[in-house]
Amino acid sequence: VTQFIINGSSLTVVLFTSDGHCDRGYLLYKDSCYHFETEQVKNWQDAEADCVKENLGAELVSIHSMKEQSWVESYLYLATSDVWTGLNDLGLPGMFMWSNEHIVTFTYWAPGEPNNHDGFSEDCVEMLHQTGRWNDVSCTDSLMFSTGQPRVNNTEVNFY
Ligand SMILES: [Ca+2]
Ligand SMILES: [Ca+2]
Repeated sequence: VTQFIINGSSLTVVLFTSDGHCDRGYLLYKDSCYHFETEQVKNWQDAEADCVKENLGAELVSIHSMKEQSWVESYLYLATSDVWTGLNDLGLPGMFMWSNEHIVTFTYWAPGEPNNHDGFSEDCVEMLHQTGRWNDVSCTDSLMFSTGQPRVNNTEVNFY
């Protein structure tokens, strides 16, 4: 879809991507596009690398509100394993951060989590596919994952 906006002597052409604002295979929610990778499992680092190389600005999913959590949860039925999120405390133990460097403003831990279980380094956070709750686990686990990216901005071309 292409939109022409005539404003006085200037003409703005707004080019939309084919499905609105997300690339093919991505689902739009608010200002982000999401992709659920359910055909392969990867460890956390490889999953993150896969998201990054897939699309500009893409990272493992980050979740900032209960509404966003509920939206992601509504697609968990697609998963047959727990699902990686971008949350991790690889930098500083106990200091959880999103891989996309967004500030942590919301958490949805399972009861007793994060627990760095039995002294193992549980530094990456999965979403439990049965409850949607979060759990820190070893980053070397192989899980399905969800990618998020800011939605594609409309490309505006101005003619004067
Ligand atoms: Ca940890
Ligand atoms: Ca744990």
